[in-house]
Amino acid sequence: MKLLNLTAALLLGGVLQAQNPLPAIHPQPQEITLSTNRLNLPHGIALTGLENPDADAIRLIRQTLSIPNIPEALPLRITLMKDQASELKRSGAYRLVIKPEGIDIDISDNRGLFYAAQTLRQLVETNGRGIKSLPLGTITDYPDVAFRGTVEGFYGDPWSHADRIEQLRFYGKMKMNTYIYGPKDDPYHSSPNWRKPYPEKEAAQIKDLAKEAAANKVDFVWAIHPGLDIKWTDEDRMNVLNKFGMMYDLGVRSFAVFFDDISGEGAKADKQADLLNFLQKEFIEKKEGVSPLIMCPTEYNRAWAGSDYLDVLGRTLDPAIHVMWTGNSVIHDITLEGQEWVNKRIQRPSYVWWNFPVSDYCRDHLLMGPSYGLDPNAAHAMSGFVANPMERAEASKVALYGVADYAWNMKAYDPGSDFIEACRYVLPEAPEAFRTFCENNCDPGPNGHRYRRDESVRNAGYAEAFLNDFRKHNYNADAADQMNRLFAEITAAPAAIETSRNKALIDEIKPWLMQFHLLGKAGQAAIRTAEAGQSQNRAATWQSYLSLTSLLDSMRTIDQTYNQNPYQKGVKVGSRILTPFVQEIHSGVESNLLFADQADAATTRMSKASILTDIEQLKYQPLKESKDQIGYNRLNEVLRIEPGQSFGLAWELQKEATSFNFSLPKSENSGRVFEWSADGKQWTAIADIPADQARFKLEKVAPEVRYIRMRNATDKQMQIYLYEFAVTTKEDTSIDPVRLMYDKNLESANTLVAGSHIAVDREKKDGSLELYLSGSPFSQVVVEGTPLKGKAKQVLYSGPANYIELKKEALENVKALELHNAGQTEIRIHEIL
Ligand code: LOG
Repeated sequence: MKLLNLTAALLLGGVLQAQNPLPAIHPQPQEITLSTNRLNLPHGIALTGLENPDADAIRLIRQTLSIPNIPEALPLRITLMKDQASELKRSGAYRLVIKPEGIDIDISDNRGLFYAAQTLRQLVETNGRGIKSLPLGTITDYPDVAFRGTVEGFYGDPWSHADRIEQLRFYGKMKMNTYIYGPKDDPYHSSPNWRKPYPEKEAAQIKDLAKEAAANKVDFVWAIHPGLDIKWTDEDRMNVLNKFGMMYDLGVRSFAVFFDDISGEGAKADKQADLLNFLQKEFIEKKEGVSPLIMCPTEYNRAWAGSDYLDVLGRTLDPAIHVMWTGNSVIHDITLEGQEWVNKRIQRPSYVWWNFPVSDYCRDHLLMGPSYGLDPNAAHAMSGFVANPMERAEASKVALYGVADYAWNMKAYDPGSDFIEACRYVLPEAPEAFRTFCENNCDPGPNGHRYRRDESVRNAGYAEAFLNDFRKHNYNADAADQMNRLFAEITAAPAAIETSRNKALIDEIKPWLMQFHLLGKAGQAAIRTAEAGQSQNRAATWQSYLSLTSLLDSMRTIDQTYNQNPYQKGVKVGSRILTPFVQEIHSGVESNLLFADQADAATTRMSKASILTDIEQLKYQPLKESKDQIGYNRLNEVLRIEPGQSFGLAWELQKEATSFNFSLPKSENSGRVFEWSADGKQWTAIADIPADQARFKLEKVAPEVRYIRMRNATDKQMQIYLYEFAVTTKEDTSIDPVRLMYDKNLESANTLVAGSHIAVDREKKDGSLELYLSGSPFSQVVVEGTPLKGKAKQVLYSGPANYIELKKEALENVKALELHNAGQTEIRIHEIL
C-alpha cells in the first residue's frame, strides 16, 4: 500500500517541499505512507531509547545520517516493539516513523533495526549544501516468509570467497536473511570428505563468512551431503555430529543435511529421519544459539515422489526440522496447490528450494531474466524460500533481486517492473543496455528438465510476424524495422555494459557479451538477406547470405572457444526467439536459393546425430555435440530405467565411429546390455564390453555401425548415474569432394586452388545453370563452354567468384562446361544447380 499523505504534511512546519519523486524501496514495505514533504536534518540526529542497539545497524545509520549527539540534533528513538500483531513479532519487523520532531524506530529484534536502517538508506537525500533529508511518513514492515535467501547448491565451480562476501552484503541490503552453503563440488560438503575437517585455508574462509553473514544479519547455514556413501552406523552418525561440531567452532550457527541426488542405502527415509532426529536432540537442542535444522529430502519434488518416502518423513521427523522442496519437478514454478500437496505429506510447511537461476544443467546459457512463476498467495504455505543461483554470482543478482522482493512482500511483487529495477540496480552505468542484454538472455534452451523461460518478450511478436510473412515469401517491412532497431541495440549494448565498474560481473559474462554483439550483427544481416531474397536478386541475396553465414561462423567460433566446460560447452544467447529467428532466415534463404520447388527441400535432408531413447528423463536432453564427438550431457540426478527401456545415440551416415565410451557409476550392472546397429532396427549385443564395469572405453566399432544403446534387460527398475555416454566419430574420407558441389547444401563446398579447373555438370531440367561461388574480391573465375560443333571454346563468364547465372539461351549449343580459377587465391564452389 503506497499512500501520499499530503494533507497531514501541509499542516506541519519546518519541513522541506521536495522536488523529487519518492524513492522506490526494495524489498517493497508492507505498509507505507509517505509525504512529499521532507524532514530536514541540518544538525544530524541524536540516538535515544534502547540501551545497546545492534552495532551493525548503528554503523549503517551513521553512514546514512550523521549522529553528532548535539542538542540541535533531532532525536532518533529506538524502542522494542510491544503488544503487536503477530507479523510484527517476526524477526526483521520494524516500524519507522519520520515526523517533524524526529524519528521513531520500533523493532522486533536486531535484524529489525538493521532493516529499518536499510530502509533509511534508501529514503535519504542530500541536497547541494550537503544537508540530509527524509520524507515524512510511516513505514510498517515485516517479511512474508521467515527465511529468505539463497542455497549455493549447484554443481560446478563453487563461488569464490570474494563472491560470497559480496553476496552476503547484497543479501543484507535486500533484507534476505539466509545463505545455505552447499556447493555440490565442495568435497568437504559432500563425498568423499564430508567426514573430514576443512583444510586450514578453507576453514579460515568459513570463519570469515560466518562473521560477514552475522554482520549482515544473514544466517550462514552450513549443509552436509553425506548420502552418497553414508553407512547407517553409530560411527557415521558420530561423523556427522562431529563435523557439525567442527563447523560450530568456526562460528557456524545454522545447519542443514542434504540427501538429494542419491540412490540405494542412503536414500532410506526411516534411516534419514533417525539421523536427523539424533542431530536435533544431540546437537541442535544442546548447543547454544543454534537455529532450526534444515533437511533436503531425496524425493525433493513431486515428479519423483512415488513411494511412501515423504509420509515416513512426515510421521517420524521431529516437527522442528524444516524439509526442503523444489516444487512439482526439479525445476518448476512454485504454486500454492503444489505446496499444499507436499505440506500435507510432510506435515509441515515445506522450505522452498527454488531452482532458479541455477544453470548447472544448461551451462552454455546465462539465466538473466526476471524471477517469475511464483505464487503470490503461497506465503503461509512455506517456511522458507531460497533460490539456487548460477555459478556466476554477480550475474545471479538480477534474479535474486526479484527473489528478495517476492519473499518479503508477495502481494506487491510484480516480476516485470521489478526486473527493470533489478537491471538498474546491478548495472547503474548502463541500465538500458543491460536490460537489453538480460531480457534476451533468459531461456536455458532445450534441456532435460523441459524448463523454458519467456525471452525477448518485448519483440517476440514482431519476430513472429516477420517470420510468418517470410515463410510465405513476403517481406514485412514494419516488423523488419522493429527487429532492426532491436538488433542495432543488441549490437551496441555490450560496449555500454562494459563501462561498468563491476569488473567481476563483466568477467563472468564477457563471452556472452561478445556473442550478443555478434547476434546483433547477424540479426541485421539476416533481415538484409531476407529483403534481398524478396527482391529476387539472386546475386545480392547470395552476397548477403554469405556475410550472414560468416557472422554465424564467428558465433560458432565463440561457442567452440569460450566456456569449454565438459558439460554443456559454449556460449549461447537469445535461445528462445532471436537465435532461432536468425537461423530460420538463414536456412530459409538457403532453401529458397536451392529449391525453386520447395517440395524438393523436404526430400533432401541429411542424416543427423541425435539422442535415441524412450526414457522420459532423457528424451528432451539436447545432444552434446562437437566436431568429432557426440554424447549425452551428464545428468546430475539419478537416472531411472524401467524394464525394456534404453538410451543410445545415432549419428550421420557420412560419419564412422572410432570409439565408444561410458561412465555409469554406482550402476546396478547386472542385466544391462549394450547393443549396436547399422540401421536402428536390427540390434546386436556388443560382445567386448565387460558386464561389471562402471566405466569403459571400446576402441573398435564396426565400420557399418550408426547406432549404440544400453538397455535394461531385467524386469526391475534400474537406477544409475549417467555421467558419460559418448561416441567419437570421424568423417568418412571416401566421400568425393566433387559431390559437395551437388549436395544441395550451401554450407559444404569444394575448394579449387588458383590455376586449376574443373568440369561442370548441368543438372537443371530447363537448361539454365546457376553457380554459387565464394572467394576474395580479387578472385577471378572463367567459365568456358565447348560448342556442340567443333568451334573454339567460348567464354561464358569472367569475373569474381560470386553468384553466376547462365541462361538457357547461352547454353543451347554448348556440349561441355569448364570452370577455371584464373586468379591468385583459392575459390570455393558451394553449389552448382
Ligand atoms: C540438485 C541441485 C542442482 C539442481 C539443478 C536439488 C535439490 N538438487 O537435479 O544440486 O543444482 O538440481 O540442476 C539438482 O535441486 N538435481
